Amino acid sequence: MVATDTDEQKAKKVYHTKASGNALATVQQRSEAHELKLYGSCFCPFVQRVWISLEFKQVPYQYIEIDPYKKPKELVDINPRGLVPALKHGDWGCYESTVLMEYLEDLQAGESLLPADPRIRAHSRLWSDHANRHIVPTFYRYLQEQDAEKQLEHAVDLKNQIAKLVTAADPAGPFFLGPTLSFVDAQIAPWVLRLSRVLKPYRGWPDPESGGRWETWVKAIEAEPAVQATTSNDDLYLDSYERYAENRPNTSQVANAVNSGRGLP
Ligand SMILES: N[C@@H](CCC(=O)N[C@@H](CS)C(=O)NCC(=O)O)C(=O)O
Repeated sequence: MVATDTDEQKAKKVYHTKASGNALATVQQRSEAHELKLYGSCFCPFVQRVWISLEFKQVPYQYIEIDPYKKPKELVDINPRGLVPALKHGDWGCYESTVLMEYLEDLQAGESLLPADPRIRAHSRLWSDHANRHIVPTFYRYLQEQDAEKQLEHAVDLKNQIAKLVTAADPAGPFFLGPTLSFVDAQIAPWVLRLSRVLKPYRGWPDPESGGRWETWVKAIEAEPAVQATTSNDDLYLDSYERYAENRPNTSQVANAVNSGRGLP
């Protein structure tokens, strides 16, 4: 029988296990063994934050693609929670994307994402905390919500949380602290990319208002070389997030946490 493309028979999209486009070129370029290893998954925004930091700093490292749902031993040995990203530096390992970004800052190799001034560092950490507490969880709540009315509430919430971040940013920009990418930009960049690549097709998320500060910021993030170097082709994101958009059972620890009203893992 020839398969037809009715809704019932339409194959479910699955998450990708291999980067594509610019990100694939970076994976290939960073495949040689090195004492600094990033264990990552091509679709994962938490990984992309750390990956952007490494590419921005232009420090040598090795990228190792793994499937975090299969929990390979090399991942669990570093992170007993079995989540990517995980970093190995020599015989020492650590995990949690924000902690890893801080670790890379502390190595003081390559360009810094946090400036020297303690108050600007605190300001950056404060707004990175805002992104982690309010923007990231709202993104998943909105994407996983199946009820149209509640989707609208989450859309308004997400818009407001982004607006708060914009108010805290340098007025001229284009980035959070001004002309160059810094810590907060790298923290939010993966979800900014997924607004147009995932929330737009699945939930009708609108493009940024023309001529506004947010549009300037989004364009700067999209054009940043370290962001581009870690970004795959659009279909990778569309396919990898269908399970979230349909709120399929046991999609991931993040999805389960959202469904049960717990904080993200
Ligand atoms: N809080 C963690 C979250 C990491 C995370 O949720 N990673 C996902 C992939 S995007 C994962 O490894 N999921 C595996 C699972 O759900 O079992 C961080 O910031 O690093």
